[in-house]
Amino acid sequence: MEKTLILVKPDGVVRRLIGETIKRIEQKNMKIVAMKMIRITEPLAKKHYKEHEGKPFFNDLIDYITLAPVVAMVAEGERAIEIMRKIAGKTNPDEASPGSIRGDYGYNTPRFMCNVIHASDSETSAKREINLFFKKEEILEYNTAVI
Ligand code: FUP
Repeated sequence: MEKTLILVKPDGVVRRLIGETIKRIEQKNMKIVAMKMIRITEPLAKKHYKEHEGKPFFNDLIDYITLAPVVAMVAEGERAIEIMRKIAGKTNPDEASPGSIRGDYGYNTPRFMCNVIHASDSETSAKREINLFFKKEEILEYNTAVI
């Protein structure tokens, strides 16, 4: 079983895409084991995107992710990281396939890639990012065996 961090980003929240995103996660048999709505602070944004520090788009990226609240979730399942990356689609909405969240709802503006969702890209990132957003006791264990 893997766990991965999912964010419905500010553009997803303001466009009422929280439900659509959760629907697609659940449809793919992922189990949501933690969830909260928060306004990402500048320090948290900089930690989350530290691999992009110094890149030309970094400041705009920090502005974008702090513009409005996000919904942070931990999704659990077999190959959850890979599956959630597939559901999300390619980073750039112009390149993301129709049928993926980014392909169906993402768009580019001159400053921002409004690509609706974040999904951790590796096991190392998933562990690091889950720890940034959630305390251990906020991640729940429960049984979903079909009755
Ligand atoms: P992803 O893992 O698909 O979210 O992609 P990255 O970690 O490469 O990028 C994180 C965010 O930075 C993207 F969601 C959008 C933004 N970004 C840009 O604005 N311009 C770029 O050239 C690359 C990424």
